[in-house]
Amino acid sequence: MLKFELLKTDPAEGSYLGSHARRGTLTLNHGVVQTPIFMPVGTYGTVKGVMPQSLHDMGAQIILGNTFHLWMRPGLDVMEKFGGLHQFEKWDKPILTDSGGFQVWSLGEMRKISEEGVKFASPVNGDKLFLTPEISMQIQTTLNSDIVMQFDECTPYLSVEPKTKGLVTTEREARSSMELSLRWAKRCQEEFARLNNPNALFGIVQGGMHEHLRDESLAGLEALDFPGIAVGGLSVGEPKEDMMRVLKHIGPKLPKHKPHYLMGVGTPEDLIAGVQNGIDMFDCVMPTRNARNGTLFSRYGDLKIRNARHKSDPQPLDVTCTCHACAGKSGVSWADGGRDGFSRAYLHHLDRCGEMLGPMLASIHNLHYYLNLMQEVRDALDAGTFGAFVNQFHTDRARGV
Ligand code: PRF
Ligand code: ZN
Repeated sequence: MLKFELLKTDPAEGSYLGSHARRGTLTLNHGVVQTPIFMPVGTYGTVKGVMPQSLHDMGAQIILGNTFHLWMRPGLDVMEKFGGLHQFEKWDKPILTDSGGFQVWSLGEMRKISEEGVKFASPVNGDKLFLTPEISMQIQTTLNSDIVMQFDECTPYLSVEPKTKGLVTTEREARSSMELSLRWAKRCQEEFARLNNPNALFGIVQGGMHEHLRDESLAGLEALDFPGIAVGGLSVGEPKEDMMRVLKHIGPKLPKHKPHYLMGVGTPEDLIAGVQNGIDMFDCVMPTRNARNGTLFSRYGDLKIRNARHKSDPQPLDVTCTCHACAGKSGVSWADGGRDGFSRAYLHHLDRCGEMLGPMLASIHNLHYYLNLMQEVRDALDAGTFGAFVNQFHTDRARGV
């Protein structure tokens, strides 16, 4: 089940400002999601280092899981025993699972793609495995995720063909990859229906860096009438201007009354650009991965906690942030007079000592930053002030911490 209600479009839509931003609600089997939304990534059935209760407290509405990883470990027998991923990981709100296509693709040399599916060696024990559109649908049905992604081939930016390896993927390669993903989309849809899966299946637009291939991919998916559409194959190593060119081309063409999901993107600036181009849903490992490397996001720019300048700084990471790291037990930000948050000096110390609490607090902060950014986007869209919000966002981010 999926119901998408478009509440509002940016008043500037269609004007010279060119914003295609939308405000909506997405109703799924495990609850309602306010869009635009950022979805924290929980690949192995855990958002690394963050308890479900913390995710709930910071306003997460939907999280990701991964077909490929959960199929490897703990495996489907365990998932079946628990009646799906929700009960296993104790998250009772919506879950979206990626299909495994992108993750198998990331194995690089270790895989072999054919019409039927992808053969690869298990990274866990070396066993020979075969993942197909049908098997991906069967796994995601067992996981009982609210949103199921089609099994696709993410067209690489740099070619993997032996003769042209390392060069930018040619149009011919991008076409055959995109057409394969379309044929797999149809097989996914048939298997999803055969399994009587009660959730919602999304198609994925591919086509590499070629606008006309993106159009063909979208037309093929629209003919299949998926309840939601994702844009894949971006943020795969291409120059930022190529990503923006494709996003600006395809975002505004996505079917108006369906949710639009930009897969695996990106920086705070990318999310704002996505919203401006009609994207409703985002996921990215960046907030959690960067947190573990000591890179923190803030309203006034990014900060490296390892830097010696933070050694004795009593300020929190972000004086305007109300996350548990910045505002502590009272939840009052430093800017509003709260002094319960953890200092930059303390976080710097935890990092230097390799203490677990360091990445835990950093992950909470970065996820809170992303979730709050989307909350501010929704508030601005509701208030009809999105254009002004975007200007302020860029001014603040450029200010520096
Ligand atoms: N396909 C799938 N998952 C993805 C991608 C894709 O193209 C991307 C690309 N940024 C991230 N995750 N199935
Ligand atoms: Zn914070």
